[in-house]
Amino acid sequence: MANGEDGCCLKDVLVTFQSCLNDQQEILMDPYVAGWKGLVRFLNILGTIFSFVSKDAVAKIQIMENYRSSDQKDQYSTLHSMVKYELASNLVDLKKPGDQPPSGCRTILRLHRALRWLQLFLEGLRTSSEDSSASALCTEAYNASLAKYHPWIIRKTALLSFYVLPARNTFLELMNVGTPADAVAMLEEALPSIVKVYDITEALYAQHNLLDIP
Ligand code: 1PZ
Repeated sequence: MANGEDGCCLKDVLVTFQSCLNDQQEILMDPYVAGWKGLVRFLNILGTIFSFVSKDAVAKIQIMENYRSSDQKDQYSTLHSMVKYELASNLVDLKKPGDQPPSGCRTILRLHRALRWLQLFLEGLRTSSEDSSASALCTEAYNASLAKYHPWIIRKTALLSFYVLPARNTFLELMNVGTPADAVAMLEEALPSIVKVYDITEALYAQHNLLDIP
């Protein structure tokens, strides 16, 4: 496992999520997607064992970047405008996947569910005792969030891959913000904005009955 020497600093990534909200408390697509790109960079530091995760995240990021560079790019400037546009244009397959290319709403829903895992995992790291294992914290966060959306084979693969994660303090050092205590302070500052982005997205999707897009 490499350390954070390639300049990937999780702090910058989390700050990107802080810049996601506009004055109307809507979520801006570009920083949201940029935040995910940064998370994937961090994930790659953790080793190739997670490439099955980063491949899927990269594919979803790519779908959103394509929408953002298409003729309809302005419709995708915020999560709110995307939902409005895709629903009004009948672009969201609410019954079964496959017939149309994945909608932005479906794609963001997958990332949104993963954001809940991230929130729980980082919260676990922040509040756990020094001798905890990141692997156990990650498993706990996964079981309480993403696991219920994944078929057995993905759950099995994910849970096995978590075994390579190091001790909690070593993981906090990989974040490249200084000592474990510095990383904890950084998380304390950054987590509220992740929670806010998650809650606003959740409310938006609930309001439009989009939380179960297949
Ligand atoms: C610190 C260790 C990181 C472990 C990552 C924990 C998340 C485990 C997620 C396992 C995903 C497995 C790959 C494929 C999953 C897809 O089937 C699903 C549903 O998409 P669909 O098939 O319906 O199109 N994809 C997802 O659930 C999105 C997963 C994105 C995960 C991004 C993780 C970013 C990690 C950041 C690390 C700091």
